[in-house]
Amino acid sequence: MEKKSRKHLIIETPSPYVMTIRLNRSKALNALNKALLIELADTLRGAESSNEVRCVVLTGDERAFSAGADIKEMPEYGIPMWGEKDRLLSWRAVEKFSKPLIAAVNGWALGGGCELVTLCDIVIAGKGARFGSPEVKIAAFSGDGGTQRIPRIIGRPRAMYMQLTGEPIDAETARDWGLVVEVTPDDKTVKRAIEIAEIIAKWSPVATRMIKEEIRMNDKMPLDESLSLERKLLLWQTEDHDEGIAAFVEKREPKFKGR
Ligand code: CO8
Repeated sequence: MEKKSRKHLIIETPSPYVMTIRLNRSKALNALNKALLIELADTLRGAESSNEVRCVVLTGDERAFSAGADIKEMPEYGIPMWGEKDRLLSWRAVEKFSKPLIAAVNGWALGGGCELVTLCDIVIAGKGARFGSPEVKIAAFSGDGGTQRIPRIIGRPRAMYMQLTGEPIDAETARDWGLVVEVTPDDKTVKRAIEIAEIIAKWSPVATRMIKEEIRMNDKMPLDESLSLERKLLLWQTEDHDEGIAAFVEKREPKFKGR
């Protein structure tokens, strides 16, 4: 297994076409300082353009996926930090990442950490994971899309509860509310996320990217517009689609090339 370390990230390739990115600021519960976000964005940009990556698993450690924005950085940079170019571009790179992104969450996913979870396409959580939006406790509110994305996923009353009280919810509640797809024992979370990534990585990367793009249209467009755009996406013209059909007819495994 190939392993690369950056200052705040550990990047591995546990199986073909699958990349794992582990946030590695354990002492600060993986708080998202600007340097970490820039490294994360840079890594995802590399994954975006690599033919060797078809699915990415994003994780933290046992104590925290991430405890959110780095509160200790706030006095230094102040409110303008939220509009600061490199920071904004880093969030955009995660938002715009076109390949499937799976969050494997153990421990805390708070504030910006919970917002980062909502940028992922599938969320697997360990039983001990806790999700929350505690910004109200520092007289702030979500600065990276949490007031918009969290209610779209779990519904307005539940988002109001989380963001007005600052109280965390446990993994099973997060699953029941639709934020999490599957709850695992804590020591199996990353393994399970990788298994799901391996399934996704078997399929045509053109197809999985288009599925992500089409489902993401939900957030942006009214249904009649997104339905007509879906019809216009010409997936059936790809070589992979021909290969998928041929493999089905010939009763063999498909060999997708991403074309
Ligand atoms: N930023 C910086 N450092 C942090 C953060 C954080 N978000 N969270 C934890 N740490 C640090 C602690 O300061 C501590 O460092 P040290 O050992 O040097 O004292 C270390 O991580 C371990 O933390 P604790 O000792 O507190 O660990 P506990 O197990 O006792 O508690 C908690 C864990 C409950 C997660 C606790 O650390 C906590 O409440 N953290 C803060 C969580 C939080 O509020 N997150 C939201 C941040 S705000 C945000 O994400 C978006 C804001 C956008 C708007 C801003 C407008 C200005």
